[in-house]
Amino acid sequence: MRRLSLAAFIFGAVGAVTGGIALAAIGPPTLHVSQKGRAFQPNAVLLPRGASVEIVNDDGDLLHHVYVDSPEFSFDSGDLKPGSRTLVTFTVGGTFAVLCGIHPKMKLAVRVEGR
Ligand SMILES: [Cu+2]
Repeated sequence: MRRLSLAAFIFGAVGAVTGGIALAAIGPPTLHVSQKGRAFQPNAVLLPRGASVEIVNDDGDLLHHVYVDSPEFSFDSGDLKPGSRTLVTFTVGGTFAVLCGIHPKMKLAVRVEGR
């Protein structure tokens, strides 16, 4: 899973080189994460500072939630109803645990490169 998300990141970086003007207008890449099966998929992502992770509750009729609680960065989506999504923009570098307040076993490791 980690390899897959790294590949997604590299693909985004290649896109930045080949389509620099377009990407400059769009901004840093956005990675997409599923919550299917009561698990973040992928469960680890690597992204540059300023990039975002869009997390979608595509897990049937289950209610989910997304939060980050660290000294450097915090985020709380509130209840994430079935079919809804939330965008988390990581403005500081570091390693963060993205969690679901409803299902404690759900964990997404986010590594943000750059200061
Ligand atoms: Cu959940």
